[in-house]
Amino acid sequence: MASRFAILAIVALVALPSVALATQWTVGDGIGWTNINSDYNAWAQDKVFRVGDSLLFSYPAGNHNVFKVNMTDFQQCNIPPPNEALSTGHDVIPLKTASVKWYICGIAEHCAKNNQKLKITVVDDAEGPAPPPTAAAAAPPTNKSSLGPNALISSSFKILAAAVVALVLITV
Ligand SMILES: [Cu+2]
Repeated sequence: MASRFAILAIVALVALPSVALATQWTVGDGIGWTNINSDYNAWAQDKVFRVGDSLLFSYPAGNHNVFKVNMTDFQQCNIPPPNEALSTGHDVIPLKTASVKWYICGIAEHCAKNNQKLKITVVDDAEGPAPPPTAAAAAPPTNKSSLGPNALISSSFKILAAAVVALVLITV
């Protein structure tokens, strides 16, 4: 029994790092969901939205709202019925499916005049483009020091191996 548990623990330890963490994206970052100098195309451009992530629309309640719309209503800034609005000022929208999604503000002419609209493409977790390489991974091989990427991988593997050995010692 104990060794079976140890095997399970090893499997869990090895599998854990591969689980991707979901991201909550604050639309517009520090500016939030406002019509002040908003360019949500530019905001979304360099981001990869994955199934399981969520969007946070943050704004002073009453000044703005959020409607999820189709492509036509997005392009023409057609405002849906008011009861379809999200309007708390802290609206979190989970991204559940891999598809294109469109959001607009329905207050006054914020969509039509101030371009307060957001279009994103949500991708499947497994299908998304690879994240940009980190500085360490991009470093040329000649720059490799004893603390280079390989050393880091090696040392974290040693820590993992030590944890597994400790677990086995405890449970067997
Ligand atoms: Cu608005």
